[in-house]
Amino acid sequence: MSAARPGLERQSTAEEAEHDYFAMNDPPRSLQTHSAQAKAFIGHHASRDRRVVLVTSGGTTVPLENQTVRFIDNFSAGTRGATSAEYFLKAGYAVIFLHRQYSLLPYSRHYSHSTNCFLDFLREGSHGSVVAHEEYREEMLSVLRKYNWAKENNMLLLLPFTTITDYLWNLREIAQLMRPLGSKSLFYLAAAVSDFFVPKDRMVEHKIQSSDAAERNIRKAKDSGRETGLEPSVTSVQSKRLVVDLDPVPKFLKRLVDGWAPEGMIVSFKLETDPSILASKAHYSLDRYSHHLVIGNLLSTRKWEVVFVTPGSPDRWIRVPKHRRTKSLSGSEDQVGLAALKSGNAEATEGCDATEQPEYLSVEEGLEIESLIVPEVVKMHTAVMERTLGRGRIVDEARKD
Ligand code: 9Z3
Repeated sequence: MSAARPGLERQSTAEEAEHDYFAMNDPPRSLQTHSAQAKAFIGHHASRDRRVVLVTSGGTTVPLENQTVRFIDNFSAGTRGATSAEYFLKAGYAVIFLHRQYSLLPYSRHYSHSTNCFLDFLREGSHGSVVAHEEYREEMLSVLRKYNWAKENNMLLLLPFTTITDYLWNLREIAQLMRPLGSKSLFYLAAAVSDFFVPKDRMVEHKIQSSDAAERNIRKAKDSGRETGLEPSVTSVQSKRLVVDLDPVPKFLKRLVDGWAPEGMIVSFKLETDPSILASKAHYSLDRYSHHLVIGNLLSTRKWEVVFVTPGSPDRWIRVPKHRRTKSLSGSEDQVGLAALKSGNAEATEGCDATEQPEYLSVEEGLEIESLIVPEVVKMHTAVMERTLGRGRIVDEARKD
């Protein structure tokens, strides 16, 4: 028997990892409903020859118990995904918005953030009516109109998930349903995906007890034949310390690129906190998965700069110009430019600041970086489509407000 070629070996390993993962970890209850909704949505837009983008958004939870009381989570509020979805709609795309439940949503995000409570935008009018404050009315009306337009034209499908496993089941299902769209499909993976999880077969059924004494009692009860639901687990309480042992989540980008969505354009995000490794990690990801674009960002500067890493081209930094940057309590503006400097690619940062405000931007003071990112991604997608379809120039179909 001849030895498998190294490439094929890798392929079958990724396929095996996929098979094992989905065999071991149950699908979410909502999967069938989501699948039917996505199928109808994709069919509707495919028959109109429209581009469809899957935007993933928000964090993924990692449950520690089957009847989940505790879970591991991450910081993502879904700003990147929700904001980008609006700009994709503006650019004429139908959007499947696969988001962490309760994270920010396109349009409503302007009023649902804890620092932007929607009630503060309203007041009581005459005869018991509710009206928007004068100063906010114009902007609210503009957001409301765009939201209604998206709803009435069936341009936005909202699909929620909670855990990392829910996310991966949905991602695979939707990617496979999008295959008939060919190069007209775009994957924009902005969700902050956990790298670690507790596999189903090692997860306890019931709430983890807070002391080893309590756990001992449960085990005693179990030994004496009384059912407690606590299964042997790698998640254990030892001398009042909770020790959690997590498995790595299989690398699904490989399967997305090679198996689930081989013709669509795939954009992944790479998040780092250390400026000195951002660019190299983004390159590593692109080399490993051979997709179209990695957008690198630092936690501390993600609202003001990102780097586009594509095969065969120099890194391209996209920045919000200084005077258009919104303040962020969690961000550090003084770190803008640092990752480019550390990557030894400083000249690529010069002249790359975006100075023009896109004509469709509604917020005057701050420039949202997604208003710069999305049109660039759309241009690249057009080029991918032109190459795949072997056609001449394809005209981007931006929506007029
Ligand atoms: C990102 O890097 C997003 O831009 C952020 C957006 C999560 C930073 P916010 O929700 O933040 O606007 O507050 N997303 C992708 C991060 C990620 O998990 N990437 C994985 C990886 O780097 C999988 S492709 O390996």
